[in-house]
Amino acid sequence: DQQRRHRSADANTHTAEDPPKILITGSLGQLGLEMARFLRVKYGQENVLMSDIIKPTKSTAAEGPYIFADILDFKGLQEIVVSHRIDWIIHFSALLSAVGEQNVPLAVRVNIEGVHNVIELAKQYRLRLFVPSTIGSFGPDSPRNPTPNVTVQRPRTIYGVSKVHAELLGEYYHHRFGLDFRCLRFPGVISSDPPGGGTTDYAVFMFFEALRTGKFECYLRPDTRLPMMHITDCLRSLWEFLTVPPDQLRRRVYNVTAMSFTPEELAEELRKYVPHLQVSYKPDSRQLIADSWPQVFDDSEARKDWGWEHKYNLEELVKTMVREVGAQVQ
Ligand code: AKB
Repeated sequence: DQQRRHRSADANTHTAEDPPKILITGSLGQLGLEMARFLRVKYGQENVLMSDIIKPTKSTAAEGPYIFADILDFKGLQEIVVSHRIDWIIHFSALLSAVGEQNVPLAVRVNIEGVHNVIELAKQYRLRLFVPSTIGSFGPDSPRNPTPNVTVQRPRTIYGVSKVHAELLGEYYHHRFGLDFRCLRFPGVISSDPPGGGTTDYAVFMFFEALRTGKFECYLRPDTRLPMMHITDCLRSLWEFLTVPPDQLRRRVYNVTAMSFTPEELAEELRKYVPHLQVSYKPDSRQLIADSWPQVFDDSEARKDWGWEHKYNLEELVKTMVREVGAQVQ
């Protein structure tokens, strides 16, 4: 009965005419500003609140509302939800795979305690909650080519462990309390806003170094195949998934991807624009992480259930990144 009451109160359906108020946590990471821009076009500048514990640049602050939010401060989060009448939370705060290994206690706090706070908050105020997961939620026991939506998940990084934890807790709160929890497992995301602390980041750095110096030293072996997608596809997948009516979703956690490539294949495509690009390979501890991750990600369930379709293949991705990174390094 309690579940039903939550479900019906949870209609939480919004449109461009009746826009949701959206809070983005950790919004100064790789995805936050671009996500805010995307949603502000759809729902209006004032309805998308960026937040972080970091001071924004003048230009970021000028783009729309920006507030301080510490995801470890539950009361502070409650105050934000109430005073800003928040409907949806997009919870981006997290330490990524490589940096998480360097500071496990901090990763536990941010990635696990932070998720406890936002899940409980979303339950209390009946918010729709999106938490990204990752290819990193799989491990060496998972099938790697392809990796299906439901399979063994025994990750070996604290990042992966925290993301499996988020997936399971969100699904549990959905079944137990009717929480409108939504989660996509993203591959490496390629954008001209550099990421920080991940294993798939090499693919972004290659563009910057190639266009700046014509040389790149890669911390993964040339044949390391990993799933990837361009940020434009990533943000659109998030928004499309977030706006699927709740009763149309067969599950709450979906794999999404666009392509898979190796450093060698990326360099080859990039040589169309930087013909003399020299790439050397010096694998470090991130190689071990990559070796435990999916090589090819099976996102057929997302394609079937809510119509996911990527637009960027390797050729389009490289063309776009060369243009965007090129404009920055001039
Ligand atoms: C990382 O490499 O840690 C992230 C991810 C794939 O989740 N980019």
